Amino acid sequence: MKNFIILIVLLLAFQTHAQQIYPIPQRMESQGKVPYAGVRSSLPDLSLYHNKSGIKLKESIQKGVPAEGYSLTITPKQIHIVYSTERGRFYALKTLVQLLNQAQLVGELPLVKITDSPDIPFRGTVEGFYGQPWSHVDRIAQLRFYGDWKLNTYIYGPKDDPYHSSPKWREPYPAAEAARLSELVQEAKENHVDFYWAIHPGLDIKWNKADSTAVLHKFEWMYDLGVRHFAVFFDDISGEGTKAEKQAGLLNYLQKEFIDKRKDVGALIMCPTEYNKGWSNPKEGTYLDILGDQLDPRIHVMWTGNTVIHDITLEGQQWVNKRIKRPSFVWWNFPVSDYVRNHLLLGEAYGLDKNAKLEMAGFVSNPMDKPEASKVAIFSIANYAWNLKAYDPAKTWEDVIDLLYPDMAKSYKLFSSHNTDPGPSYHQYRRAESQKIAAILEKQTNSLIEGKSTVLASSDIELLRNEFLAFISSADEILSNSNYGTLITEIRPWLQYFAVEGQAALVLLSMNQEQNPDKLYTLFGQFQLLRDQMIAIDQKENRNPYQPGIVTASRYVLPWIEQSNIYYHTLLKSEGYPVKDAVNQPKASMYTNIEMLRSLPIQNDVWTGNRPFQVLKLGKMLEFIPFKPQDYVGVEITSSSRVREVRYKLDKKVEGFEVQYSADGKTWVTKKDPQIKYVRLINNSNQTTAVKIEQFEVIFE
Ligand code: 14T
Repeated sequence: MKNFIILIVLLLAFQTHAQQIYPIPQRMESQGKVPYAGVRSSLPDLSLYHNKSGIKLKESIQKGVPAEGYSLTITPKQIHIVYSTERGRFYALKTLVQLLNQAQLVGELPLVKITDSPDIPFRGTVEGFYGQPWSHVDRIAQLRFYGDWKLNTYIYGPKDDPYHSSPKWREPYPAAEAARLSELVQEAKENHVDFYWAIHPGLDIKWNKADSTAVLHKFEWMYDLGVRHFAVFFDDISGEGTKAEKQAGLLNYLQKEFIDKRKDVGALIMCPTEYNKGWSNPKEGTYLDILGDQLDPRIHVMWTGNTVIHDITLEGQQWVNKRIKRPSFVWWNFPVSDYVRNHLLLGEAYGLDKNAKLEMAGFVSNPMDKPEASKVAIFSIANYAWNLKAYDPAKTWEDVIDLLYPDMAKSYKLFSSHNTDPGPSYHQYRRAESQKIAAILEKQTNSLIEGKSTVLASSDIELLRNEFLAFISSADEILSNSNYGTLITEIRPWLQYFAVEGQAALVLLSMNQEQNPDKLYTLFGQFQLLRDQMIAIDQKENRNPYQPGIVTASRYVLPWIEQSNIYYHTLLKSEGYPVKDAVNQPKASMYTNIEMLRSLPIQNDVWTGNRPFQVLKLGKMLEFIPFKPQDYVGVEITSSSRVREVRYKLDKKVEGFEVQYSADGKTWVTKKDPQIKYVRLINNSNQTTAVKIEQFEVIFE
């Protein structure tokens, strides 16, 4: 028994100390270990490991080695790196440094032979999101990070830089910004990252000589700042700018007049207007085929997948590549959050086909506006693009958090595991979230919607309690760690919200187990205070006009909290307790001239959009209601809540029914304004029609 335990401990120790190089090399053979004694080398990159009596470093240049590839052989006598380019050498040294770091920790250096090169030629990020662009220092930190993890491409294309897009794409950068861009180019170079500068001229481009020259001139100015890699984006435009022949014409002109005339400029990249399958004209001979036929074959064409935000599949790649007649350059819209700005997307980077290597010219991630918080995903992408077959999303996610945040890894994993899903959005892109507790919560939420609360099994309570306690302790641990200031500044309000959410959830667990109604009432008071605190954070932080506010654990935990609020409120009220309405809980009374509807109950509900919205809805109706001309049904809102939208559905399409709003119940309009106190559905036709109201919901802000 004792031996068995020792064996287990040894195995565990071995596991944690096993050599792990990231990105995972293509081939790595190990033949034992030697005691670690440093390296005999005067290279500045290796100064931390320098030792006169260490193993000596030898370098050779060999023509046959792939451009970014290298081999690294460690014997007791020498460390030998072989490469054909400076970048291959840089990557060989990055691998060596990883080995030496681990050797320093365990006191042993493995005798390895590594033969390595990337699967995908272009790997990196495209700063291509809407919203506040990354800062200069953010970008410097990113470029260093890319060098460390063998990413070679950074495409500069922030939508909200006026000199990248309209109105100022024709103008040179002002001096101060130009100087900063030069500095970035330099930093990129030192890290063997190709700094791509992208232009987005399509919103107002004219297809004439003046504008082709304007693009050319802008490229020349950027060239003078040091830029050697260029891209042209035609995404998210309409009208004149979208014409495939014209776009191909401009790109070919740039190829001929700019690229071909210089020896030191990299391949052009373009982002097409039809950049995903969902938005592409499927008809033969249209947009994508025109690009395929007319665009110089040396120019890369970007592609986001089957939709704007989508997993990357082999079939999807084959579909577009056939049309554009080249392997597409993947622009992966993950972990970008510009369409759900109240969310953090911190989960695993999964949904990437392992067999699509030959179907991709490049793979770049469009990240969040939060550069530090995007690093886990970016690291993951570095690993995928280097070695597709070896990529394991879950393991990479675990490992990168251990690596980046060793002193708070457990907490950061817990927090991240509850901040993965973007919620329902136009893009219909969903991610697994809160996996440890999702099934229990989903079941309970569904039962609350039906008006029942199931007493949870003690094992479930135990699991949930531990998890919610960890919400609080993780948030506290991360917030009080002073080693990651930039990261914490990016995500602070989400951490604060998460801690309160954990507390609110814990009270709900106590309520679930409580039989005594007086005690239940007391607990509900505590719960409401915590929920109000969550709302206060949501309404104070992250004020942007698109998706303002903060949510965490929004896929399963928040809906459960919101449904519980409604359930207990209704329950305690029906038992005669003086329950207060929670903040944000709208109230309304029935407003109708149809006798049979007067006593219909109005129900509270939540609508789980990007964050849960409060909803008032009419109780389910099974019968047909005859609406005479000018008959109406609706609600009079008695709380101070503001209406966001109204949704209704009748059993069939009927002419003349419309939604009207009013501030006073006298003047009615069809456009809502903030003063709205009444909402109604009215039969404005001159016929009596019997309808079944299948849905009538007022959604509040
Ligand atoms: F160029 C593209 F590949 C692309 O993805 N363009 C934008 C990008 O800047 C943005 O960050 C991303 C995620 O929101 O999606 C594209 O922007 C859109 C997509 C839409 F479906 C803008 C409006 C849309 F309706």
